[in-house]
Amino acid sequence: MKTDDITQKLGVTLKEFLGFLKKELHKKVLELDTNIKSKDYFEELTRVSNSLEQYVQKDVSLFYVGFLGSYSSGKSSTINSLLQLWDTDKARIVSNNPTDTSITLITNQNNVNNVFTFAKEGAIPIRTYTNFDSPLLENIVLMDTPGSGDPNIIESIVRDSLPLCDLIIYTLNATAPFTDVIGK
Ligand SMILES: Nc1nc2c(ncn2[C@@H]2O[C@H](COP(=O)(O)OP(=O)(O)O)[C@@H](O)[C@H]2O)c(=O)[nH]1
Ligand SMILES: [Mg+2]
Repeated sequence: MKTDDITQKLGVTLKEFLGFLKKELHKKVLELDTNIKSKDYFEELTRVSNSLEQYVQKDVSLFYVGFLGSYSSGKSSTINSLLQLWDTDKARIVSNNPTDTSITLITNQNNVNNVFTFAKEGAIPIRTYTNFDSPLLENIVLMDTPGSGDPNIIESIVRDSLPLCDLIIYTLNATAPFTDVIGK
């Protein structure tokens, strides 16, 4: 059996299982609404289920490169350099403070119908920016993520991006390299 078939089967089974857990009686028995630990486990399973669904649905002809890391670590700057956007009106906003509040998927106009805007239940909105005709973006989608000082938000973005991204570039601020908090 191919890996993708296994993933698909696993996704379907997990979805069924979650449906089973969502039944009123089961919810009560497992204390899904009242017990914080049960709630956490349930959310974790839902996250895995969503991730599997995203992975199976995504167009495999596109290669996703995610830029992750704490704010002001140079994610948007690197994208500007890669796509030669500096001093153009398409340049990503670069700042010493957290500016971006959404995840942006950047690719050529030609890919607009294939780019996967993964549905997420979390708080971070996702936008697509496809006003490009760059040789680099022919089969590639770059993902710029919000710079956040909050390690929980970064962790949430990392977890949600992992199933979608084929490559993740994690940038570090040279003046604030790995710490216990970021490294967790
Ligand atoms: N010294 C230095 N500063 C950089 C470098 N890359 C970005 N910066 C600066 O770091 C700040 C944050 O950059 P930005 O690209 O907005 O980071 P992001 O929040 O991760 O997207 C800006 O003031 C940039 O000019 C680099 O390679 N070296
Ligand atoms: Mg940025």
